[in-house]
Amino acid sequence: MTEVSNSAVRSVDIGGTKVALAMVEGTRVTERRQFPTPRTDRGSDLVAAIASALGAMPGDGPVAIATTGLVDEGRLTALNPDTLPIENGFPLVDALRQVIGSPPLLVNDAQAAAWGEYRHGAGRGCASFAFMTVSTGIGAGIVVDGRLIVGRRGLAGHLGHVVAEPEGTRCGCGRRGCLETVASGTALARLATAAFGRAVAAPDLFALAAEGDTMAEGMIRSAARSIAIALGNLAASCDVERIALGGGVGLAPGFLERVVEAAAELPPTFHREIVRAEAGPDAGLIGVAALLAER
Ligand code: BMX
Ligand code: ZN
Repeated sequence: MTEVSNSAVRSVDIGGTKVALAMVEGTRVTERRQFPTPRTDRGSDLVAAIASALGAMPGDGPVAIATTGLVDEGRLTALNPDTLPIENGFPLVDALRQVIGSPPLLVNDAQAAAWGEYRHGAGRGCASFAFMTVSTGIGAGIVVDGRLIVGRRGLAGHLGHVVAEPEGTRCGCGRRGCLETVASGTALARLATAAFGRAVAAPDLFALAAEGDTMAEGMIRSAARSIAIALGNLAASCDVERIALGGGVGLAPGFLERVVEAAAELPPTFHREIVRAEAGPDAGLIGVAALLAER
């Protein structure tokens, strides 16, 4: 990552499992802390927890928030309520403005991370670039000709909800067989637990595959193939030059290599460079700070 200095931003990254906070200057992340995401169905609990964590941080710079979910005009909706239980259209920007005094910038986590990778990480040098996170859910952010594509209602890049299996499992978003239901960490854990007849989390599945378990290996390969197909679809729709993969599953040992292998089976027109994301767990924090600094 390159060092680019701008004024310190207080960045927040809201995920389904944890909320991370840090002071961010360019790619320099300091004062990082995190706490479990309040999963109470109430946005007001999330606001209170963020306000209290911000209060415990030094500095009083502007606040930028990357969040899982659909962001539309300062309101947050969980496309997949299993990932983040919250009221539909929760007015997060307004609610936070009331407690911190000024309105924070609010951007979808994968879109923010894509911008961070584009400016400071794996997307440097590209005009058109995408980032995909394969973690609890699956999200993506797309930059075309130097512009982050957010879309009319913030839905752009939600590749976790392109359909991989039309007759598949019902997704929290209401569709059937979304990519997120076949290839996310949550999906791998669900499928592995059913297949092995005992609780198997996504990291356990990777450990089993590393020990030579062929069933685990097959499940990971199948997820990687679904991702590769979705990346081919992304090439067909947005023609990005390079795609960076991140997230706990995306960066798990051997996963990227299996995606690259599966993608090589697509016709050459759909081949794109597929690389590791560089910012790791800080991608959302860095990306949303960059968006704020450049606004
Ligand atoms: C879900 C969706 C996306 C998000 C993606 C990755 C919700 C709450 N989230 O598809 O907005 O970008 O997950 O999120 O509907 P993560 O929390 O797994 O990183
Ligand atoms: Zn879905």
